[in-house]
Amino acid sequence: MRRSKAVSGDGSTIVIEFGTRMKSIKSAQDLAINGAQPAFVETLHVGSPNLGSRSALDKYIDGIYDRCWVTNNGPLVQELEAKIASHHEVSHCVAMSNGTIALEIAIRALELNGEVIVPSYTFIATAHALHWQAITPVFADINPATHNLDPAAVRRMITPNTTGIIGVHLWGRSAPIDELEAIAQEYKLKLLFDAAHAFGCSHNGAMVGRFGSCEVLSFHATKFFSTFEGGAVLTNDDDLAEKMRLMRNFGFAGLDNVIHPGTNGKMNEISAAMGLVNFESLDQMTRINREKYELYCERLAGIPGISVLPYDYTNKNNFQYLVLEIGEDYPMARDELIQALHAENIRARRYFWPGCHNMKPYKDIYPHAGLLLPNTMQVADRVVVMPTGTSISAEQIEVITGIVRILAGTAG
Ligand code: T4K
Repeated sequence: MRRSKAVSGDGSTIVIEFGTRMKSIKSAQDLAINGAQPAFVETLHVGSPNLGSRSALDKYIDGIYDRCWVTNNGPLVQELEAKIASHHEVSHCVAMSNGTIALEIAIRALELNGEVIVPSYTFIATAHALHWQAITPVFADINPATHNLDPAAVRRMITPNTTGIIGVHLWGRSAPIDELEAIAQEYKLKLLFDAAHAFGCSHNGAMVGRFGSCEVLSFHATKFFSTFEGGAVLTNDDDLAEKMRLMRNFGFAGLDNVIHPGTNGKMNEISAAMGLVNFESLDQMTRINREKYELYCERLAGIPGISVLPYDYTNKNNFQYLVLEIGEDYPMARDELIQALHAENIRARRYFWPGCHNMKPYKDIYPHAGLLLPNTMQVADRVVVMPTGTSISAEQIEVITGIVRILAGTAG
């Protein structure tokens, strides 16, 4: 576990212990941006991996050595797939080497081409998975309240060349699934979901995984559920699952028999072992994330210009992302706040600034896309994602939120 140098807080005064050194933050002059030493010796990251029991992992690795079977649909991959499918209440989990390959294979298996509508406010992999396959990502605007696709904006972007929609369950909060399903049905479009953030989450009481034609998970090191690198496609469509199983293994249907074009998207046994270990900690990780989220909410309450993007308690959440929005009432601009936090070794992130449409590969195609994406631009300029999860202690959150409060000039 990350070991902050013990930290305690008492209202307006924060006392931080670094080994034998102490730093008190009582006012702005005690902040690192004003020349004081940083609050933390070690950098606090967004996305520090959740690593389950080392001894449990060692046992799995012993088995891998004993069997001398390290990849190509090994027994641990199959065991992990069964557990993930059951957890998400779907018929099929097709494990892959990472979430991006899983998206690419799903897109290809669904035979998308021409134009596909996606949000610009997402990790670049969502757009790249299309562009990489010579499909044009068409960016639709989001609802600023949810950060997810705005169905009305999706409708506006449909053309005769549109073949599909990729909804993203951003921050683990479900996209407007019902509305997107209605649009897809009306225009005869394929619909799939990038559920990279949504492991273990639900929509209207039903687990993510069954919606659209399929849904794609990421198990990257930084994700709630990690296999170091990894991903999967969840689906209830037997034929689609079978096709993707072929595609992730070069299309092999037997020793010398290739019956489908394919690539190498296989998950290896070490990754599956890490997944099986982490699977045992799902409830614990969710509980810890939830406690940290609630602590952040409590400690940041009442600071003008700071709001925490809420989770919907009527659904299952993994509480992985702690997303702040910095409003005009906060005395610093978002980027100044980020700078101040980084100076304290708090590596907050401005995900997903500046929006995919503003990244070079897409800006070159659509130099004026921003005109149709006002909510995306506004949200991308306001968001700060804070370190949270199993590697961040409650005491560290006391300090982090204390700093945000002092920066707001509201301490004491
Ligand atoms: N769709 C969506 C919506 C996604 O968010 C993602 C991935 C994908 C698709 C694609 O899935 P994958 O192909 O990745 O499975 C990170 C992750 O690399 C990326 O997986 C993730 N989304 C995205 C939201 O965040 P970066 O560029 O910010 O990662 P990076 O390397 O800066 O890591 C973040 C922090 O985590 C680091 O500052 C330090 C810490 N860290 C990272 C690693 C790898 C550790 O402490 N230990 C580690 O091992 O993209």
